[in-house]
Amino acid sequence: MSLIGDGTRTLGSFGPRSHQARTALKEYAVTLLERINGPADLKELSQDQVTLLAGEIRDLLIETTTRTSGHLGPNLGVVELTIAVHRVFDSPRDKVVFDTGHQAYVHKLLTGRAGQFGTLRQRGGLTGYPSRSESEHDLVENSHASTSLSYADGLAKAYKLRGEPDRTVVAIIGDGALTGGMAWEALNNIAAAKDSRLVVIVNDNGWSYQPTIGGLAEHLAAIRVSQRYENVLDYIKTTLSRAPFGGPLYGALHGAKKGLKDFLQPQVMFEDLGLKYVGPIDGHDERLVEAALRRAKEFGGPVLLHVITRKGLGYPAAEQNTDDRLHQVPAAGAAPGTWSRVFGDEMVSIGARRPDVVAITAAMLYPTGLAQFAAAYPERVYDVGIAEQHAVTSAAGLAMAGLHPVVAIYSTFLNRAFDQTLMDVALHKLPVTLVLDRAGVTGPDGASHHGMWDGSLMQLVPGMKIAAPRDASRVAELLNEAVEVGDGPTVVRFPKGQVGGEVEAIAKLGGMDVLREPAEGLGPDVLLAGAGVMALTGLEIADRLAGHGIGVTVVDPRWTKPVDPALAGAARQHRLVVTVEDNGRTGGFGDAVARLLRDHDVDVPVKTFGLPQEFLAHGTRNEVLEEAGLTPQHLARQITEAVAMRTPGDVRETETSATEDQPVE
Ligand SMILES: Cc1ncc(C[n+]2csc(CCOP(=O)(O)OP(=O)(O)O)c2C)c(N)n1
Repeated sequence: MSLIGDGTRTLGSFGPRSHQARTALKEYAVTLLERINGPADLKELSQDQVTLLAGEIRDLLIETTTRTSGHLGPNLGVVELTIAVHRVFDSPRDKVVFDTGHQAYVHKLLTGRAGQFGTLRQRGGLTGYPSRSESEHDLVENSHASTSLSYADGLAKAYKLRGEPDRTVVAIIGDGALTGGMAWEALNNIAAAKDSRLVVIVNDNGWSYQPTIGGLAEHLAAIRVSQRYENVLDYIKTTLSRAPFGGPLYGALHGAKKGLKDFLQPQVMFEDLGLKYVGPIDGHDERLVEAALRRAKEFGGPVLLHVITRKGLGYPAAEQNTDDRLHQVPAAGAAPGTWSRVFGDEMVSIGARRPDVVAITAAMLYPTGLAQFAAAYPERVYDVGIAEQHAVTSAAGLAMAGLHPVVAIYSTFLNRAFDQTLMDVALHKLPVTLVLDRAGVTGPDGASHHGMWDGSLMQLVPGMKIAAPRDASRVAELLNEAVEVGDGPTVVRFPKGQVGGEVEAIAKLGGMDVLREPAEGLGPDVLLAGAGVMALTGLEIADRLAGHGIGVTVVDPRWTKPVDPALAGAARQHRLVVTVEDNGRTGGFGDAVARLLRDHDVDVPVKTFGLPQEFLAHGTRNEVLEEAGLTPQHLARQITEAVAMRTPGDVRETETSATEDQPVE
């Protein structure tokens, strides 16, 4: 018998049922969830109430995320697990770290935020990840994967040193997040910290966005599917449900498993690492999870609990979704008309011409648009798991051996691989192309997901060339130019979402495209260089400024590093230089332009507009841009004022006027 069953066994309210029954249940269930103001209320529920609560949580997850967007599949899979965690541990005294934080919706519902759940991921509403300002139960806001075990290691060590040995730290890590290198660095330390009160829960649903890949995934799958092993665990499960909890029982369970280990699973790697391992257990059997957690809590040292869950459980549209189990709604896949899709399409044609071009994804084949390339050239695409650092250095190896790798990752996750880009790729002048999707403001995923760092980080890398396409044709053009570069790394960065209309150049300025010259009768007042899509914002600004009698030349630099020296000559013809970029202001394209002008002794003031160097909250892309002042209206006003301040006889070096850390208002 499978521990996991057919997906309806443990679900209570999620078996087939009539609309009437569903409505009646919902009325009851809402009452129950409304009574939960925090973990303490949860502890008073009977087992039947827990089952009902799980049902109503699922109803609310489905209703809300299909309306507001959000991570549906992962949260449907952790309902019973999260209930069990909060029934056993005493948050916030005990600490719960989610990895990644997108699995924390159920936690939000159980810690007093059910009433606000309808505002999920909306500007000013609940965030899609844990948030320290939302709740004392939330700890880690960063949702870059594979960090939880390190946080937990540090927390547990600190509580020990501070003389607070009764506090337990719980880390819940997905099987996908467990493929990240940091998780293994942490496990290495956790195994050695024998008296750390730390419970690692591996939430193993077999999926990342797509099925989790690699040797670890195969190992976990082998544990899951072993029929004989499951029979043994059925026996353990029965024993657990009858016996009292405590150290000896943990020992018995552990001993039983360990005794069987050699002939059932010769390489149970967690134990071989020196970690106490319990599992695998059915993560939808709340009572069983609770029992295992209680023993783990009392064990007094680090314990790894391996829990099997089903991503999307209780919602057929998610459970049966073969792309990603509705990891996210709406899907993060490369839909027609998106930047990701345009990139993916071009990769297929490049692949046909260039057998040396290979692609790497860090567990995001569909979202990055590489799925078609994978279908066309399956042997030339590598999914490395959630392992951006490895992805980049592996790309260095591929390049050293004569290939041209294209590493397709989200901009924000490149932060992970900065040293690898700098020292492993650039130092060796290797032809690796980094394609950074979701560059700039991304929207509802908030601070940890805005791609606002790469444009500055990559400026630091010697020999790096950075392309920022403004439209679909430029994605194709610049990607082709990037893979032609044979003596060093390149970046192609573009934003999230749908590509806008095509804008053709009216002239060339060095390697740059001139998109607009001052309107008839207006002088060359402002030279505006807009990076990537901000070139289009520049055109709108030019229209507005023309209405104020200010002539604007708009250029799209195409490559934001190195800055084209032709910009220096053009700057001399104007009264003010303006740069606009969808990236943090510090050290980005604007600063590079200002430096170029200084180096060429161009004495024309420069104003650099970009995102304030802050952690920006969630909202739609337009809302965040509006707040950052990166809209045509705001910018046109700022530029008009800057021009008004200056007369042809009063030009001066005012790079400092673009004051660091001042939001552009
Ligand atoms: C460093 C990093 N790279 C990529 C991502 C994008 N990402 C978000 S969730 C996810 C898959 C997570 O899989 P898993 O940990 O198994 O959790 P599940 O969604 O299956 O519950 C990925 C790749 C990320 N959050 N962090």
